[in-house]
Amino acid sequence: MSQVRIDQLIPEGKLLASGHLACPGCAAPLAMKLALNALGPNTVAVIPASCFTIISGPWPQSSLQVPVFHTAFATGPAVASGVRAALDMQGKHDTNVIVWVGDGGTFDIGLQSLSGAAERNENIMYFCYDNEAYMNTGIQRSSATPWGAWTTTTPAQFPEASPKKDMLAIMAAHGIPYAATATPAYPADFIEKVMKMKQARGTRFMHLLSPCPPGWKCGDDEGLELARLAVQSRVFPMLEVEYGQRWRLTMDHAGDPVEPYLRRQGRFRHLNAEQVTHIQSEIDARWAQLQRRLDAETLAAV
Ligand SMILES: Cc1ncc(C[n+]2csc(CCOP(=O)(O)OP(=O)(O)O)c2C)c(N)n1
Ligand code: SF4
Repeated sequence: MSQVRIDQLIPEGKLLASGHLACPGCAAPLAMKLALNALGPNTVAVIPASCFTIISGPWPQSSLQVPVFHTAFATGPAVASGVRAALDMQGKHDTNVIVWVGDGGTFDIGLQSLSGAAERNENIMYFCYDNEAYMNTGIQRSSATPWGAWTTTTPAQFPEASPKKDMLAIMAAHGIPYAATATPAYPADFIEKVMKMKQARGTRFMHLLSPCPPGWKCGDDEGLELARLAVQSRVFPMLEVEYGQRWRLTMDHAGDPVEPYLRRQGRFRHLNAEQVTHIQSEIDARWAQLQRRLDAETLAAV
């Protein structure tokens, strides 16, 4: 469990100003606020096309009080690699370079750029805020959309038929120094991980579960609670992986039934009992697979 006290973590850092352009209840600005509080002002953010392009807003009215490079959808890690190289040439080795990008920009269209940066072990931090669809352009499915979910490109009669891509495992397979999952719904755990990222060197990756009320069809005040239910029902395991090898659970997962998590979201409202049972069995199977991996790591370390 986390050793970090939350009142020490959320001082009145104003690196994300009020008046940003997110919908009510969006988790992404909270995640950014927490991350920047941990990283500090000596940070450059590279933001590909996404809701966060809108949330941060155009210069000179940007809600982010750090330099921002808005870039094309597919190019976040490539642009960040260039920013890093330029800063290093100026001797600014301590400036943090982060990429802040949605699941569409990560799981799908930016994957080659991300894989290239990871393979070169570029000295950058990559944050994927995963709201499980292309939200900015109207809730189209991405390869992060969970099986059975409604989106505007997967109507209720034909809901998402593919399982969600295992992005953490894909990034861990690159052998990068640090990869983790987190959510702003557990802020202390999240900030601890950001601090570890800050101290490490090389490519660091974080997969953030980031609820989106319009896309998930939930109340403005329900997103963070749903993210906690996702963790407690093992939909979204909280993990760290070092150098692709050392896998570690960072929070206990009660293994609560998934049904309450699904039933509170309109995007799952059409599911029948058999489909809910299928989702539960997939979660259980993935958890058993994860447990085998964690056990193998423990044995290897002895
Ligand atoms: C090459 C390209 N295709 C499509 C778009 C249009 N576009 C802008 S933002 C966006 C959705 C981004 O989705 P995601 O990365 O999941 O972030 P979110 O909007 O959910 O925050 C799309 C499709 C674009 N800007 N560039
Ligand atoms: S559409 Fe969703 S992800 Fe985008 S700003 Fe609104 S709540 Fe946030």
